Amino acid sequence: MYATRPIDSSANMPTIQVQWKGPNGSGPEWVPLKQDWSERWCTLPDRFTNEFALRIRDFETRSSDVFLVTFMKSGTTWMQELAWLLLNQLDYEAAQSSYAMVRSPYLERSILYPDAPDSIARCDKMKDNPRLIKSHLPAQLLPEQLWKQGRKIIYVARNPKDVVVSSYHYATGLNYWHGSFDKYVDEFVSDKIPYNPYWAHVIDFYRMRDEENVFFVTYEEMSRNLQDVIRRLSRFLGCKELTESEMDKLLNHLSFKNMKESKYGDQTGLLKALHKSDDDFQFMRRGIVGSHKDELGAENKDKIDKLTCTFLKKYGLSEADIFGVI
Ligand code: PPS
Repeated sequence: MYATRPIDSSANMPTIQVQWKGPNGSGPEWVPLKQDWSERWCTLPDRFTNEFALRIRDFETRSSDVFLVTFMKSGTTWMQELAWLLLNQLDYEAAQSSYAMVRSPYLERSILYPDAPDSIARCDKMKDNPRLIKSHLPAQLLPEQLWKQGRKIIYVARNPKDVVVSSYHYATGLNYWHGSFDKYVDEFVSDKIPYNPYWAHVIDFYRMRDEENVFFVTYEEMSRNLQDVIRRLSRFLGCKELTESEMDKLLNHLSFKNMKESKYGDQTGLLKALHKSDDDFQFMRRGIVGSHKDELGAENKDKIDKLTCTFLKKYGLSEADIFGVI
């Protein structure tokens, strides 16, 4: 059902690549995107066993579920806060008394953190209605029922150069990864970082963006015009239209400054308590579009641009078609 192959990576955990294995390269037939899935592999810790993959595939969904899917460091937490508030009648009191990662659990979390409680069981037992479940898995490894039952999926994408910068700081700050920035970029472009390959992850959802149950949005759109994203997302989720004052309050709550300053908006404290982190680790770092411009360096930028051009050429797309001009 799933094929795996070991790979050599500098991640602080043994890593494998996982593939959904249908006959003759056919993918999971429940995913609406028809393509040769034998080209799709996903780099994951080796704890992502066949048994774990099958438990995720067979995860029981509910009609009110909303899944939030992203490649890591793409604005997941920002969107979790937004979507959770829309789904919970703007309950700021609850939002200001617990972390987004507690209110909106991470489906496959226990494969990344061996000592963590079983994250699939936790999502399964959740009493919240609706559930907002986070995952970084690519389309082909997500629960079958998401597609078969048309469950709502929010997908957030962010440009790869800012993702690399953000994830490098995260991975080194939490000691998942040791090595130079240049080495990290080399591993990212050769698909050795967990959840790689980046572009396959993004493009499969981009090509499914017109599916009725998929809301595809970018971090860049959220940064440019959050109000418009909130309006569209609210309609997608079937929530009531916000009044002007509700909108102003929500925009204010979601600003980088306010989330960073609030105890539960920024997950730095929780992550530091859970992991062996560097003293200066910050989860909410800069929160801007284009942080790569003064952090990545020309050579690394070229490596990622080359990866982007080669991949997107096959689809007749450019990076700006997806993210706008950065
Ligand atoms: S994770 O760990 O994969 O779930 O991380 P994720 O939440 O996807 O991404 C973290 C980056 O999102 C930024 N962020 C924000 N940007 C703008 N506004 C708000 N409110 C906001 N909240 C989180 C966060 O700062 C990380 O980006 P960088 O570039 O590292 O600052």
